[in-house]
Amino acid sequence: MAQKIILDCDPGHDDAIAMMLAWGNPNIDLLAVTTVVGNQTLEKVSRNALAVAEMAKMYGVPIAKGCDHPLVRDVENAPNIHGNSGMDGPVLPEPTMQFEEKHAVNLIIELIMSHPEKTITLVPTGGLTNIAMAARLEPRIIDRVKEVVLMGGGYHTGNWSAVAEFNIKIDPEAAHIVFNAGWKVTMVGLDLTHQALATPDIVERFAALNTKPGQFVVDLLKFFGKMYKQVQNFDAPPVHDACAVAYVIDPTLIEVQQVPVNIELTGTHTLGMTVADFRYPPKPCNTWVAKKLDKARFWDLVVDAVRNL
Ligand SMILES: [Ca+2]
Repeated sequence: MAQKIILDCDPGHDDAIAMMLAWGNPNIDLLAVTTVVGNQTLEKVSRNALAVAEMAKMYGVPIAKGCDHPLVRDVENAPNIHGNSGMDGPVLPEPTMQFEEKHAVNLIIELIMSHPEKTITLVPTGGLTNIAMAARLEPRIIDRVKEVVLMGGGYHTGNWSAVAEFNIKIDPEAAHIVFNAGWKVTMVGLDLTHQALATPDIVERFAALNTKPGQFVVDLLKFFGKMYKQVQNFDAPPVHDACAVAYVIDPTLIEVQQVPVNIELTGTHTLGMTVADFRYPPKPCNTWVAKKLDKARFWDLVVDAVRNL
């Protein structure tokens, strides 16, 4: 049976690929796409979400705008990685779809409350502001959600500071709420997503599809790759967000470990760090971290999904 998900994102090059994977894979039932400030302003990432939806012919999927500001901190975007539009590179199609009138937080709550318990997986691939707000506004969703599979954090490395990853760092208070809510959280962090590098042979597979969505992915990856080389000296760009969707589609793609994770909220050098406690003996917790990716099967999944669009 297809897994019902709500994709909460900030497109974003890798968010765009996550959207296309979710829509193109038959094992996902995409209930909604919700947007949140992050890679760029809420207005920009929301417009990008509509453009990707248009490219992927995601007709009928509600797309709702969420929070335009983190819970406590000032807005922090990533133009150095995603460009001025938040999704520089490809020519974006003119959207024909409209945004839902509802706020994303209300849509998330309504969907979870109106579906049977433990059937919806939340897949956040941006800052956790919307998800934290939803948990506070309607705490009953915490027991009703099947699980939260999020892209963010990392247990060995950071990218927005030495130890913090962007999605967590831009709204650490929201991350604290989400990681401590009590629902099952699987953290697909940088340790995992840096294994999902779109090397030239992978880019060539998308090009070889010879379709508009295939070329769209190529254009995304070319710009993303250029920025990752400039800013982080990566030889190929990591498609972080698609990894979280892939895990929901097929959990055997990713090796995970149950381990307590806490969010650093006060550190001078460590704000937004996801502190994972691997010490023996294992402590009871609701958090899991992603460790190892089956790269070959992951890319097959993504290429197949884009082919299906
Ligand atoms: Ca993202």
